[in-house]
Parts: sequence; structure tokens; C-alpha cells
Amino acid sequence: MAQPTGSSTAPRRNFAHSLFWYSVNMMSRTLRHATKNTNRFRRHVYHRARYTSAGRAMLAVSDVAASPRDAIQRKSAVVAYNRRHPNTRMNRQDGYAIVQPRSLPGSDEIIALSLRLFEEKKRRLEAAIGPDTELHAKKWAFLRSVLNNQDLAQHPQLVDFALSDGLLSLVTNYLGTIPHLNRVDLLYSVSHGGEEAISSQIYHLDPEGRRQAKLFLNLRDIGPDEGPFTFIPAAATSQLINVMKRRRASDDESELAMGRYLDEELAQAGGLDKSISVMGPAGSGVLVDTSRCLHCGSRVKPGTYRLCLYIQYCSSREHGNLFDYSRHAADPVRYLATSNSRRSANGQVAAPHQMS
Ligand SMILES: O=C(O)CCC(=O)C(=O)O
Ligand SMILES: [Fe+2]
Repeated sequence: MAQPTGSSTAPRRNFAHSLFWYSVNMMSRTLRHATKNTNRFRRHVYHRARYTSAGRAMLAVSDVAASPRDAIQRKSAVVAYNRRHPNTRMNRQDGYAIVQPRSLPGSDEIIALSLRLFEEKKRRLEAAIGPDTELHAKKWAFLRSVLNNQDLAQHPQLVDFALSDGLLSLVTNYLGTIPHLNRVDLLYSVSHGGEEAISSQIYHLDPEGRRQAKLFLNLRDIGPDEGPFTFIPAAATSQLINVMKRRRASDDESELAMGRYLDEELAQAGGLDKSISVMGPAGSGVLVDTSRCLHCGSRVKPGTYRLCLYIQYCSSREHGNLFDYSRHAADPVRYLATSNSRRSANGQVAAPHQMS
């Protein structure tokens, strides 16, 4: 850093010069650290708020307060849309709708396309080393995202299926708003080689929003060995969580992360027999509110795999895929459902959701 000079005062000047640059470096490092910690703190507060009803209410208010015009637009659009497409299949109290094969219009073509894309990508997916962060690497060991934004741009039928009246109306009637379409993907689940459940294989609630809807559509026959998506209906979930929270409060030893519940803890609270595993042939599936229904999945046995079409609709603004919203410029409902995705333009989406 210090430039060599020929004069006798050079060593002292060099020293002062180095000291100056050292201090500048230290200062900018400290600032960088402080910003990083502030962001981490903000994320932490936000994450915690999502697991209490008071916190969720606060987030709902802050979502509306952040963009009241957007909230009003969504509300008025949904009233008109739901009037045209009434649908009570997704139960408000229990937060889910089981999908029978062929019950969603257009699903046969989408299943065929998804399987073709998976075959094309499978080899590359298996050879890939996976993401470089510890969190994503852990998830990558058993749960892999197959499609990226480019795939969705090349195969808009997938997005059109996600936004088709036959599917979207289940979500809008349940959520009471035009949701943000957040993710469209194929989830490829394999055995991670161990017996123990890790990450989202452990029962949990998702952190996004107060309500959301996720479609898990099986793309091949799924039995117990293929690690079916498994959930507890919302009404039973809230009763169980109250019981388990009370138990945890009186147990100093409990160190489990908020929003995560081990099978043993659920069994003790009488909850495991309330769980539903989504098994069946290709085309079977579930549309489920993973913010309100405890769930887990991808507990795949060695030698087999699970493949699902995965579509996420959020009531809150989240980070997900980038969709070509210009295709929907003349359709207010679809435009509202996709236009927020421009905020994800530069991001990589590596994990199906942000749970650690
Ligand atoms: O792998 C699964 O079935 C569960 C994934 C999950 O927890 C989620 O997508 O929210
Ligand atoms: Fe989840």
C-alpha cells in the first residue's frame, strides 16, 4: 500500500500512511459488520413474529400499511373473481383440499410436460454439487429444486396451469385475496442416507405470511417409502400447538427451534394420528396452507424417490421465481398474481422455502 520514497523521513511517512489505511479498513469493516448484524436482527424479529398470532396480525397490518393501494386492488379484484368462480373446496377451517387425479383441468398435459422436463434435467441434477451455503446444502441432500426461471419462461404452460381458473379459484376463495404466485417448481426428493429426520423432514409451520396455499401434486406413484407430503389439518394443528407450547413452557430443557416439533412430541400430545399422508398415483395431491398446517415430508427410503409439482401462492410478498408478468398485462387478476415477482429479478431461489 505505502509507496517507496527516497527521502530520510520515508519510514515515518510510510508508517503514518499504513496506519491511515489500516484505520480506514477497520472502520469500513466495522460498518459492514454493523449493517450485516442489523439485517440479521431484522430478519430474526420478522421470523419470530410469524410464529405467534399477535405477531402475524402485526405483519398483516404492516403488509397493508406498506402498500395500501395494492391491498385495496387485490381485495376488489378478488371479490369480482370469486363471484365468477365460487369454490369452497379448500376448507377455511382445516386449510387444505385433497386433489384427486384428473380433478384439476389440464393436469394430464402438465404431468406429461413435468415428467419430460425432469428426465431432461435428471442427470445434471444428480451430478450437481449443490448450493454453497450450509443451510441450502443440508436441504439439497434430500430435496432438490428442478426448474429455474428460464425453464418457466420456456414452458409458460406451467405458469398458466398455476393461474388457471380451475386451480387459482380454490386459492382465491380460501385466501380472500389475489395471491402472489411465488414458486412454480418440480421438487425432487431422495434419501439423505441417514435415518434421522432433518430440516423440513421435521414437522414445522412455514414462515411465509399468515396464510398461504401450496400445491403438492404427485408426479409418480407415491407410497410410504417415497416420503409423501404429510400434514395435520389447521384446526388440529392449532390445538396441538397450544398443548405443546404449554409443555415446552414448563420444560427448561426444551431447546427446539420455534415452529418445529418432533414426532415424539406430537405423539405425546396425541397429534400423530391426526396426520394425513398424501399418497396415491400420479395426479394425486393436496393444496394446503403450510403456514397453518404442521407438515413435513421427503422422508424418502433409499432406492426410490419422490417427484412433485410444487406451486406456492402467498398472501404476503415473498422472494420467489421471476414470472413474465407482461404476458398478463390485459388480465388484472393474473397481473396482480405475478407482477410482484419482478422484485425477485436478481435472486437465486435454491430452496423450496426459507425454513432453516
Ligand atoms: O418435502 C416435503 O414434502 C415438505 C417440504 C416443505 O416443508 C415445504 O415445501 O414447505
Ligand atoms: Fe414447509
